[in-house]
Amino acid sequence: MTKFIGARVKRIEDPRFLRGETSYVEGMQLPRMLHVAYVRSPHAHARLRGIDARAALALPGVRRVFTGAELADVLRPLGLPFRADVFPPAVYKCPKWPALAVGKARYVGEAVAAVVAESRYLAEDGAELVEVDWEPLGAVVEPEDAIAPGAPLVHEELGTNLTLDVSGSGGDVERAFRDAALVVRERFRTNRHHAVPMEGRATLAAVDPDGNVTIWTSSQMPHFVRTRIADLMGYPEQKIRVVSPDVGGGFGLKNYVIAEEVLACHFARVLRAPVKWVEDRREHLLNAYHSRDAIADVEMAFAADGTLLGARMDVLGDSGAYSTDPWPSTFEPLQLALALPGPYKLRNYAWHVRAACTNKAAIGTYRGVGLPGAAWMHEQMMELAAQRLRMDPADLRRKNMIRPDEFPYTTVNGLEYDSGSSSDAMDKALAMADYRGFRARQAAARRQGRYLGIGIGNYIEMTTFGSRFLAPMGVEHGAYEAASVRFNPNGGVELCVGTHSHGQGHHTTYAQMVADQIGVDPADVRFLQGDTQGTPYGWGTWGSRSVVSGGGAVIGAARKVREKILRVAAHLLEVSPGDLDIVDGQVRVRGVPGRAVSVREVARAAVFAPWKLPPGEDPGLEAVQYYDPPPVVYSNATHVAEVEVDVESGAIAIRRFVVVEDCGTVINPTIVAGQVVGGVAAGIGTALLEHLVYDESGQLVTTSFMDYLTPTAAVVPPVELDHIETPSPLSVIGMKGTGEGGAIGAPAALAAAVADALAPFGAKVTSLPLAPERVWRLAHPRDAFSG
Ligand code: MCN
Repeated sequence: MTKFIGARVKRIEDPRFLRGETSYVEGMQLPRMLHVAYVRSPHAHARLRGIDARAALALPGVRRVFTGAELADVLRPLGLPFRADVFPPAVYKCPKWPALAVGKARYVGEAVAAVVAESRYLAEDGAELVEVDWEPLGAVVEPEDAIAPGAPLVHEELGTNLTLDVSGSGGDVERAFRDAALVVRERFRTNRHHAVPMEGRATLAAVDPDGNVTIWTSSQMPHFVRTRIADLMGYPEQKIRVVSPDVGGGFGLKNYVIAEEVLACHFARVLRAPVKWVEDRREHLLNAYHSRDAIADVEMAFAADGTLLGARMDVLGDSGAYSTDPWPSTFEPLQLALALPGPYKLRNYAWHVRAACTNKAAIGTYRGVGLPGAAWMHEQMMELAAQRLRMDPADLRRKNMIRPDEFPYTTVNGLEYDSGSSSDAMDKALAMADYRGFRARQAAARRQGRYLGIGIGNYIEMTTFGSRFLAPMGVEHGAYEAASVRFNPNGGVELCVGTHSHGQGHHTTYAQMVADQIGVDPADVRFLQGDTQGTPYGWGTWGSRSVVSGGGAVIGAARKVREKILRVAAHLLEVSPGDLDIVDGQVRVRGVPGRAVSVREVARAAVFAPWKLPPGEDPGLEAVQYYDPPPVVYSNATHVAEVEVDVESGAIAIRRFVVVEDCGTVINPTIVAGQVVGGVAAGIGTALLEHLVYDESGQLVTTSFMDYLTPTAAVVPPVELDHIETPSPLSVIGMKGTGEGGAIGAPAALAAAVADALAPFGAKVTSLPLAPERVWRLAHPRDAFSG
């Protein structure tokens, strides 16, 4: 039964990518196609006194200039709020986001007008000619300034810049701190950065003579985009088809409906011609949703023997100017606080989360959402506590960890960890990294004036996010999944899913699941995703949900088909279904060699020659499975980084990087390894390089890859990887998600390693990224330039 699950099946989807035979939106051409370029605000906060498009319209080839004022009554604004009554905060406000700015612009890069022309060049030239009469207003750039009395309001109609204020607690926190022998207090700031997929956002819309709209868009969740476009345009959903073709990476950035998608559909309808928009990189850095950016005050109380007694966390998130749709921009700080307990037995915890609107780009989700920050913070606090208690940091962690026999475990803030192996993973990772031998190597290096450090990053990864987790959080929409498995008369199998793979390898892993159920080869499974016309309604791919949610639906549908194959084969062979096995495309009578019928013959009978079926059996060989997954399935891992820090240049070299991860039943170890390594690369970007920097007037100063640095092969070391498999009791065959984990653990391990290397200078890492200047300051605490 499990010939393929767990096997290193080669990725079926890769050959055509390697040959460059792809279908990205950017490469699509339609007859009479027009192009959009957006006029974007150069001001962080400015009133729009008027827009003069005459010069642009006079340019031959420019077809139309659209402004926010004329669209305000036609397109509903973006922003899908939480249901605040379910999760009662003291304050919760969700700003409305018009597709094009109306009245004023609230961040640099906000679209204020759209120029549609016969070529991209003409559209860009037209956009340059649009004259906007601006009245600059005072901008709020820092979240603390935004909530100070008298701050300029980003949205006057809200009456405040404070958009979320919510708190909660569990246990007896006051007592925990009263009883503590040691209290560690730190202020952390997560760096604003974002996904920067290789393909930016892109969208192409066309309308047929009957008014049916087709939109090809670079999206992680096509069905949802279709539903929201229908809502926002006030247009019948059945007349909209969304196709998400090849997507060159999403990493959480593309699990939204965006204004440019709705606008492309609207422009195509008005102009009765296909309309395309492809984001350029500067536009992407300015305007595609940013991530992280929160200030967190964390306190942890410890007993003299190192027992973690309690914690407090006070978070102020910078949400940027608007709230993204459907995941509100306030998700990031909420999840930061939710995840602080991590793999540790924290019984007393009080948290307070606020979010503020500022004149910066909106905050969205990026690989890990809140979890990379939470892991960095709990691990850095463990390091600091260990130093002060003169304990080994690994021993302190082990003392406080939830042991494998203590699962299932309910955290102080109500998360129900289904299973896990944190302490085993840490022990294994430390052994692989030669943690015991490291101190001698470190001491020897220090004698030569070299600074080595080792850091541990433990974390729990929340994966799946089913509707039964989201609904109590106030999220109105469900997150189930659906799949159909269908045979054609010649025995070919077609698999249609509601998720969307954009690098994760779903064709391969889902085909492995199908193959094990119905005895075909994975390479023979035709895979269809990303087209609302041909796939069942699903919620796309984000939150490391596909293996549990999509996989649950795929296995469910394949099992139903399997049962029918067995029933039909039993009839054809005149035996009982219980006597049959499906092996290598044959349905065989167990214990009777040679007595078999091929799966192809069964399909032929069911789909083509139904008179061969048993009495009462319907024709066809197809099943659909809708599957509501468990609320959350928890993976865990330990990352160990060994670094060398050059204290004069501030440069960091990663000497070794070890990961031991547990994502339950592994479907394909090669694909999981790819996910982990890719995630680690992303986490290295978070820890060392990536930073979207605004100046005090709200200008983004990192608007090209010269200023916004991402990790390259020169920075990312080989990752030494091992697995533990603790099956989840909640998912269909014990699998847990893994797509974000690499990005969660790496910043924690690297920050701890750099702090360890620079321990002689009393360094602690409470701000990221660890750019050379920051590292230099950590190594020169008393230098006049250290500030
Ligand atoms: N898998 C497996 N066995 C497991 C767990 C997972 O074989 N026990 C396989 C799955 O079958 C799937 C892959 O690993 O092929 C990732 O599965 P999963 O953890 O369910 O994550 P998703 O497929 O839902 O992908 C989403 C996740 C997220 S949230 C981000 S962000 C991210 C990531 O995936 N974005 C990515 N990895 C990415 N990889 C690429 N190349 N591009 C992105 O945009």
